[in-house]
Amino acid sequence: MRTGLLKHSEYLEFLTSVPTFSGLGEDLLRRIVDVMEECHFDYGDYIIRQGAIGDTFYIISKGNVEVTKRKSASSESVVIRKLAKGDWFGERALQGEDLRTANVVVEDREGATCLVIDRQSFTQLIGDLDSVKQRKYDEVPELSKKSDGFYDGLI
Ligand code: PCG
Repeated sequence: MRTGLLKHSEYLEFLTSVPTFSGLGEDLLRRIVDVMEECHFDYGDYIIRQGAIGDTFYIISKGNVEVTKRKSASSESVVIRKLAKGDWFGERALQGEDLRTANVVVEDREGATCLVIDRQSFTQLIGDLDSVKQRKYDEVPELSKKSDGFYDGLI
């Protein structure tokens, strides 16, 4: 019980530090914390696989992950983004088409921890936030980024 309460306030404090959620009222934040589940993933684990059916939304509370994507069934996956503590992912499959649009893989040797929210709670509590609804991705592979910050035109 004590652990539960401590975790509750720890998560509440954490969500308040994440820009997407920081402006929400305490009441809504508490409702989000009530439905979150903490999950740990090991180095190399696929938290999400491109093409799979998806029902969950994730907020990273510890560690780093890579988003990778293949353009066609026969092509290799390329790294398009790296995400860290406070970043969130997994909203796309909850916004209509159900299928995961990219892979999300743990790149941290010590693993990664995410706060996970199911589809129903996402729809009720998070899906309508403008910053979630309106997020657009510019899918330029991380690998094509040159050291000067420009891209070499892989995509
Ligand atoms: P979803 O549910 O399609 O699962 C993979 C997730 O990767 C996706 O939701 C996004 O949350 C996340 N993601 C991060 N960067 C990108 C990107 O550039 N393109 C796509 N398609 N997904 C991305």
